[in-house]
Amino acid sequence: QEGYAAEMERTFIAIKPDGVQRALISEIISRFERKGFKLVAIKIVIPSKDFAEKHYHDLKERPFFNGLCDFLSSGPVLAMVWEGEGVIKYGRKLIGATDPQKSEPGTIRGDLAVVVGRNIIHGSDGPETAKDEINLWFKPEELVTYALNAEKWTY
Ligand code: RTP
Repeated sequence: QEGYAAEMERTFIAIKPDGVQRALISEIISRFERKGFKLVAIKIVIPSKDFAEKHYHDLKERPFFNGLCDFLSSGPVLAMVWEGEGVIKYGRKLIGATDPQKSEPGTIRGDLAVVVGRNIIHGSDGPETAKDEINLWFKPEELVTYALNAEKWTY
């Protein structure tokens, strides 16, 4: 398909502290990149506990909430925004089921993780959470707009 949509869908993807410590950054980025999605923001940060609680506010009532927030704030997280047609839903597909015991081989969690508490990556689960999470983790000026030449071979 010719041309390039300026208002392309975006999602928030984070490699959690376990993924960073296990040296899986390039492996994970590579899967999104080879698919044809475009990286429009990236940074490495150690989130505070308070920030982690904001990120996971939807899970406040769950028994694992406190442990999960301790874990997310325990070390560097690679925060990213990826752009592309269907990137929210397909990003979740690349990531695989929440519990790595249930994720299919070929997915990031299926191939690279073993237990739900150490499932190495996060991806927004819908358009509203994508918008909220991008706004929480990034300032507008940290998102870069550019054309990828390879897009003419992808779309
Ligand atoms: P994510 O947001 O991280 O992509 O994960 P998800 O939507 O697939 O799963 P969600 O239910 O939103 O849970 C968020 C994260 O909480 C941890 N978790 N631990 N039973 C447990 O101990 C448990 N269940 C979930 C996981 O790290 C999950 O990714």
